[in-house]
Amino acid sequence: MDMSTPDHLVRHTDIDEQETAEWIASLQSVLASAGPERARFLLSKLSAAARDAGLNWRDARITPYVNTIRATDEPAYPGGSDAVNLEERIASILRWNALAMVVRANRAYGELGGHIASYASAADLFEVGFNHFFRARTADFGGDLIYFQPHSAPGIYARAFLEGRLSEDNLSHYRQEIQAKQRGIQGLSSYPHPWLMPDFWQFPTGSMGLGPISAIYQARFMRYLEHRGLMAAQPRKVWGVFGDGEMDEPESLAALSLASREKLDNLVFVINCNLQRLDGPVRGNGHIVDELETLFGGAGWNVIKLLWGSDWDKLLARDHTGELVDALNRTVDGQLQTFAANDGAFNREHFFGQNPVLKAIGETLTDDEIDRLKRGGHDMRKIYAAYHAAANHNGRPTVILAQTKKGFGMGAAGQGKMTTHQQKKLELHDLLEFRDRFKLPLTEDQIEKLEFYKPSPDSAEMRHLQERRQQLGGYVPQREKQPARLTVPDIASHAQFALDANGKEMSTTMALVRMMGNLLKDAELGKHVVPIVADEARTFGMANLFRQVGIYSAQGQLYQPEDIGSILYYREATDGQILEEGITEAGAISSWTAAATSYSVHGLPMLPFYIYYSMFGFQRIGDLIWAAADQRARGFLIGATSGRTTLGGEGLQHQDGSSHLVAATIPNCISYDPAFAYELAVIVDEGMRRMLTNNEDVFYYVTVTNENEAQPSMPESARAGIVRGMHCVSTSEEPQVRLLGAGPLLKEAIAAADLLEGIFSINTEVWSVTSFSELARDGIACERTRRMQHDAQPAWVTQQLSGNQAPVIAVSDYVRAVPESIRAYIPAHYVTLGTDGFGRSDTRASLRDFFEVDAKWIAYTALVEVYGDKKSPDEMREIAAKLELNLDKPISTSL
Ligand SMILES: Cc1ncc(C[n+]2csc(CCOP(=O)(O)OP(=O)(O)O)c2C)c(N)n1
Repeated sequence: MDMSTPDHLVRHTDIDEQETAEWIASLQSVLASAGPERARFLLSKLSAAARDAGLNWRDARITPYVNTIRATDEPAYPGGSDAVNLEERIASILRWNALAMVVRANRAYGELGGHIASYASAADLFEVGFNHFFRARTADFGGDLIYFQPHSAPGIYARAFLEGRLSEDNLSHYRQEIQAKQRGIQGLSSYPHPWLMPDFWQFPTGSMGLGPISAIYQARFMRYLEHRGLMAAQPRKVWGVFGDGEMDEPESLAALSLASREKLDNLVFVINCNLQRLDGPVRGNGHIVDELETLFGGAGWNVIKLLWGSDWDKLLARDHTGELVDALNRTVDGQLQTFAANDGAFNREHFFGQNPVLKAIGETLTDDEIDRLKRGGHDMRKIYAAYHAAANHNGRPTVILAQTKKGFGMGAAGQGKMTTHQQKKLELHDLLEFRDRFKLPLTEDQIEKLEFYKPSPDSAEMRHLQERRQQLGGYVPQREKQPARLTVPDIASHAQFALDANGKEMSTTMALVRMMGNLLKDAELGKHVVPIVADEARTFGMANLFRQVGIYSAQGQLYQPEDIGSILYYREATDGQILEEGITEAGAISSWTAAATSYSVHGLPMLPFYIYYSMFGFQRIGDLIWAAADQRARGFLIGATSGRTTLGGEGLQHQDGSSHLVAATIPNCISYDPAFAYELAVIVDEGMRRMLTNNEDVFYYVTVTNENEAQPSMPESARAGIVRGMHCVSTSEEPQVRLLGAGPLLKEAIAAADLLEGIFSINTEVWSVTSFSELARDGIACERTRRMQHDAQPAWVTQQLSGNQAPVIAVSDYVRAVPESIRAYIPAHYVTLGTDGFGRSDTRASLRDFFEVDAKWIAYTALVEVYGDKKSPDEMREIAAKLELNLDKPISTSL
């Protein structure tokens, strides 16, 4: 067997063992006589001396491949061996029920999928948490928050079944939510879904990598609420159980330094290092544990390696020469997986058989004992020791790197097998082997039928399980549905300036910031507003808020800001209200989600506004927004600056022509592209009412613009249209053409109407479309109602444009698919203009000409439709020439 070893695992040869022993003896003597503080001091001095001598030495970030916590330092297990035995029996039952649930579902419907091996590896990690650490929310304690590894969900359902929270009916409808509902039963979703199981799951973790970053920002947001005096400071914890393969997602590691910088000792990650991912080993040729130790340790986390079970303690105690530790250091993960997949005899030959010293150690065990040597993540005492150390660690977040076996206990059918991740069908003999391995009191017939097993309520196991949960405050996970308790102020209190703008010049971005500034001053709502930026506050004119409400910083402000003399100085404070996240859209949206779900997670409604470059929203962090939607977030996402042609000069990466297309695909995302400040005021007001007063689980995506415009006052009775998606801004007797303008291009439509009426005497009507997606949703719903009930009202947009056959021209600063979404409901000839293609760096005027969306192009397009075949091609060319338009220019999508 080739045990080729990565460089960092090579043990350096000792050229003078006696000298080494003397140095170690000195250290031990200092430790014994003066204690660890002095020992640490001397080591630091030694390290400094080495540096002075130019040795370029630094302690390796990797410790040997053994447990961080020494056996002698382990705390007593609460309840002693009796508790360990009972909890192991409970874990065995859960393993079976989880397995039975998955196999049953797949017996019935082969297409359903599901996972057994992940929970099989994580069951003990979860059980120690459930029995000793994970505290529920009670009347006087906020409760711990747990981010569950998604594909371990069957195990969490299995536990809720024993707890009496889920029934056999529920378990029988794993991954059959639709059919279950038809039968009046709550089905069980594949992964944690607060949307689909709103009383149960709190955090959607199904997309790998989102759980870790969300957990970090959640822990940070809890500190924010405490520092701002909105939530009592309590020793609550955020626990996150994640996969080792999942750590390859960039989001998993993206916020590690934030967690240590902010000293988040309310945060514990448990990484289930079963050394496998879906296709194979996570790091076949190395150690994922060591790699993560380096990364987390380097980022300032407290790292606890939990690698070997108690049986190994005796073996390591016999390792006088260090050969055993050396062999563990050298054995790469791919090989450890092979050892997991094989029996005691194989492991004796191939692991202990490597040299005479190891062989002698191996000979103290039978093959069966070797087979049952546990990895740390399967040994409850070791797990408890690690969790206990993590829960009591101060000043830093902790990561526990728990080594386990994937498919633990699945025997030849799955343990350590390359294909085990997707194993969901097991033969009878494998099931029987599983029963015997975990000593389950089930007959062959019961096994064959995959019966769930629930001990009687007065059995020792069930009493223990219930008693432990009672001690810890109740059941977890559990999602609270809190009613909102915030009063939304009258619109006039914060937006009168926009409703009665009366020609005053401002951009809608300025209007939004001013409204927010006013809302922040509101006596009741103000403190619940959470402004969030990712290093773009100045870009969007928010610098005035720095001084007004301060920037949140756990440490306050330890320096005198350069601009202290300015009235808008950069003010950081422990009770600062703005979350200035730096250049991390992923981090900023994670903060937004924590704030937007605080109404449920903490029973404290908040109103976050995350303002960002709209191109770096749905496109860049769309999956995090989807997860927020699943978590029933309530808040405002503000996309600045709307459209492809408003950010003149910024070019193709910044210019957003697509975010509204993506926003429309999220069912509970209500999106608007308003043109006027008064429209924005109505939308913000409506949004606050729906989210904070009506408790609707929706969130708002609103794009704002950066062009200073003369803002009109709000016409009477415009509100309903603004909310529903369109309202008329200029009518005409018997219009010959109707123009629909959206967001920044409404003014181009208005200017086009002037050209049409002034130069060509064409009666033109102009509509402001605040939301194509809301119009389209209404249209789809009406169309379906007509199909099902045969007497439905026409769609809102159809109603608005009926009674006239004049062609309709729509213009949007987004791709044409956005205005195209309402084509089916337009009761006249319909033409769309939009900004398909790459953006360019140039002036707004050039960009709008390039994309053919400016006033002249809109007017020309209208004329083509109005004149039809009444004008010859040459006459149309003349008209174009009069408008200074080049009809031979290439299409904007040409490359
Ligand atoms: C973003 C994303 N990509 C891919 C997947 C599909 N997927 C689900 S589990 C899994 C493997 C997980 O491996 P690991 O994190 O090591 O956990 P384990 O199951 O081994 O405990 C993959 C690739 C996903 N859920 N999310």
